Amino acid sequence: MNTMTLSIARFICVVSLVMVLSTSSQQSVCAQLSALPPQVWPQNPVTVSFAPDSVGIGIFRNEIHQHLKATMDEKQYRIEILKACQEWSRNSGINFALVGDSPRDFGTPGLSQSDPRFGDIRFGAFPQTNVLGNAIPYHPTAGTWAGDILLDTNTIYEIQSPETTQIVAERADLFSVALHELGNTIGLVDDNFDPESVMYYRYAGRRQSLSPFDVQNVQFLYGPRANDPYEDRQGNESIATASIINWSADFVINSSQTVRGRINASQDVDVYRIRGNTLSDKLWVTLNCRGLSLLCPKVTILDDEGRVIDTASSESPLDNSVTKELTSFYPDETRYLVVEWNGIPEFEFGDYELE
Ligand SMILES: [Ca+2]
Ligand SMILES: [Ca+2]
Repeated sequence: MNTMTLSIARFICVVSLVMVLSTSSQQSVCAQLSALPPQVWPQNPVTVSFAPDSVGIGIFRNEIHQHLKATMDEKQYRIEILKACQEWSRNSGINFALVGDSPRDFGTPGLSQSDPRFGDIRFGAFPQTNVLGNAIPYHPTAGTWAGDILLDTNTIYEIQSPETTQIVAERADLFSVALHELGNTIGLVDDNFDPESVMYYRYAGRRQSLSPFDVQNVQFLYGPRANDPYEDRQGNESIATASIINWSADFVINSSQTVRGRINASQDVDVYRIRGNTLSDKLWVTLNCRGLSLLCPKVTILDDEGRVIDTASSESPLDNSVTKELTSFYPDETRYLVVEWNGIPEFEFGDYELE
């Protein structure tokens, strides 16, 4: 059905959706939403989570996992959705990070952003009519509904080939629908005139990327992607220019020290130099992106002459934290830590912490 509307994320429709779903105490929030334009998310990164099946969505129950598992394996559909997050991030200043969820109903009273129980944007699904999904844009008065994306379980989601031009009724490409719904949640409205835009209101088959117009619109809200704010002007791409990790004066055994960094492009490499500490000959290095970004990172440990001793790499954006022991690392010895992208397509940039 090529007349199927991709989303009804215009406010009036969001209001009607949420009113159907909400308890009466939440209706006044919806009335306010109808009068106010979408707003940009105040904090970066915006976190994303997958709500467990069976939690309430108004009078419905979430069925996202049961539904998507019918056509894809679990890892595959989660990664498709995260790829859509990365496409918005790659082209603007907004960043996304995956976090855990908990068995709470959608609309549970709480914070519009940074509620510790689940992501800012929760993904769920329930049966809907004539739409592929719904998104609730960020607004400070929307409570935990803010940002949530609800797919339609009457639609079969799959990974469609870019060459597929024929649109089949009730089948849709998951990445493309997620891309559109994410656009709604970050403040963009549906486009009625430009079929090249991912925000076009009708489903138009597999999308590969944002259109130039989409990039312009998202940059208007979030600015362009910023340069790495954590490295100085000469950069830290080589052993010669490595950033030095100094032990803080109050460092004690069994404590940790954290350094924040960013891999800003597939070719970006951050190198750190660390000297042994007299307090401990056993040190662990953790390269963590969980809750910070969707980067799939790799860390390589080099000795003082630049020879590779060990390496650790994250397996997917669903698990993007790695830990390695700095073995036989004695006081006054030097090690270099090289942080870079591990090569998993689409997850080539993002913030990390080295601990
Ligand atoms: Ca939310
Ligand atoms: Ca960097």
